[in-house]
Formats: sequence, C-alpha cells, structure tokens
Amino acid sequence: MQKSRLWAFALLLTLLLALGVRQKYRLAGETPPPRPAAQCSFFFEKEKLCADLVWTRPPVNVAAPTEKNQAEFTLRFWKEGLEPGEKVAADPASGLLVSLWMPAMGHGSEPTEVRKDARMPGVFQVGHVLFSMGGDWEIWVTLLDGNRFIEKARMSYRLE
Ligand SMILES: [Cu+2]
Repeated sequence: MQKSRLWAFALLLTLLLALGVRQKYRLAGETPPPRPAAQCSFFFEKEKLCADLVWTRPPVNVAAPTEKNQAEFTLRFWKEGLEPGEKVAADPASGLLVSLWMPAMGHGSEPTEVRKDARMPGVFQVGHVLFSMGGDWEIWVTLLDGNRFIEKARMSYRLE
C-alpha cells in the first residue's frame, strides 16, 4: 500500500517535471528576441542597421547660440552579431546626412558637419550641432547611396 503510493507520487512528480521542462522550452521558443530598435538611438529598418549617439560636446541652452556653442557627437553604426547582444561595427551607405528638427514649431537649424572616422569602421564625428533654442528636438540621420535616398531614422532630444 505504502509502496504503491510512493510509486504513484514518483510518477506524478516525473510527469510534472517533464511538463514543466517542455513548457519552459516552448516559452523560450515563443519569446521573440529583443528588437535592435530598443537597444540603439537610431534604427534603420531596411538596412537592419543601428546607430548609437554619444555626445562628445553636449549641447548647451543659450539665448543666442553662436559657433562657440556648437555641440558634437559620435555616431557608431553596428549590426547584430551571431551572439546575443553582440554589436558588429558596420559602415552604412556611402552618404550620411544629419539634421536637426523641431517638430512642434516646424523648423530646423543650421546644417551639421559629418566626418567619417578614417581609422574605425562605422564611426562618424558630427559637428556644428547648433540647437537654435531650448525645447523638444529631433535628430534625423539620413542614409544615402550617392544622391539616392535610402532611409532615415530619428531620435528625440530635449534641450532643457
Ligand atoms: Cu523652435
């Protein structure tokens, strides 16, 4: 009597464990991998390309900004590697435009200067970033192939 109960218990436990393991695998299989868009400042859907922005000279909010108030940042382009979370430096299309836009007021700002870092693949220095006023801005990065538009992506930026 006691022994058969023990067997029944062991069988039940085995079944439950097996089910649990299956469930775990099924769930893992169903969970979509995190989209790169969530991990980078700019995500280019068509090119499956990410770009991260790092300020090297952060913007300052001044009443009448001039040349000496200009900000600078580094743009690093990358693609997802084979390992999860792996970032592989990748050069984007041949041309790159970076522009500033204030959507609420429908105006832009002065053109920026984009310079390719010759030593490192996928790295660009962007200078002459001059926000003409405080508030909510967008930074747009446009990929070009020669003069042909490929795609663009934006990042929100608030200048306090
Ligand atoms: Cu404005």
